Amino acid sequence: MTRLREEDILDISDSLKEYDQKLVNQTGKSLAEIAAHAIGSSGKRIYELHRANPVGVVPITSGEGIINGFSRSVQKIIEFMGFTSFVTGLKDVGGLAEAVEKGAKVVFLADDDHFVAINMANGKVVDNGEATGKGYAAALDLMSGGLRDKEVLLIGAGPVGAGAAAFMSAHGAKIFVYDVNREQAENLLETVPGMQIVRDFYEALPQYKLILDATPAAEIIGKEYIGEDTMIAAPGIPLGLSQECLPLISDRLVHDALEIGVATMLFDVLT
Ligand code: 2YJ
Repeated sequence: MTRLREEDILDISDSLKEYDQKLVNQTGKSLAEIAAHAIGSSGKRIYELHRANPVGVVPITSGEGIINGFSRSVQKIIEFMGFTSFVTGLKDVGGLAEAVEKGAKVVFLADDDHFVAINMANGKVVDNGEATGKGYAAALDLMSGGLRDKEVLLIGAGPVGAGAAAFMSAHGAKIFVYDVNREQAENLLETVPGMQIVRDFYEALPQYKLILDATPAAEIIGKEYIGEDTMIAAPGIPLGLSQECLPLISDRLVHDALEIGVATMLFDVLT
């Protein structure tokens, strides 16, 4: 799992409105509506039931330590979705205690290996990887006018790929999965049956118009693979597309560092 860098998240707080509008233009739905679609629930209903309950975000110093702006960005995304949220003044164990004392019903916290949302009322734990996969698959579903019976190339069979595969399979997509680690792709096939494994990535790539890039591999997709109707949902950081692809696909590329993942975690942990 890639560790986010300060520059990956620098602009999130100030550009949420703009990003939300971009998502509406691309998918017809807002960030909150994409998250609701990802978990198959009504965002309005979740909001009505839970908006009064504060969400705490706890900075964690373990491992490589605090990423400047990380907790604030998570908190701002939650706030943008209409929920009361706060970053604790204390970090680590003290921060968790502070969040609970201040009445947080949901707590978000991340170290270098895990990023989770915990529902303190019922013990539900949602992992960022799986939620991110579901959220991006929901965005691709909306952007493409529905994935049913359509072929999708899923790149990466880790936690993000697994979340995406679960959503896409439930929505009737024909999934073709590639992972550099063949065994990882085979393992995913056991939990999400009906997918097919792709053996040669660059032989397969030109055959797909719909791509879900769930890998942290940089610049694996060059501009020669971008057609007029190519649509890509790419949660991975760094981005899997080369810089020259961007002008060719910007309105058909969904990509962010945190927003869709955090929004989906919030709705998922509350249902
Ligand atoms: O609290 C902090 O500031 C840090 N402990 C945050 C650490 C953030 N964690 C990561 O970047 C992980 N590698 C997972 C992020 C997954 C995003 N999709």
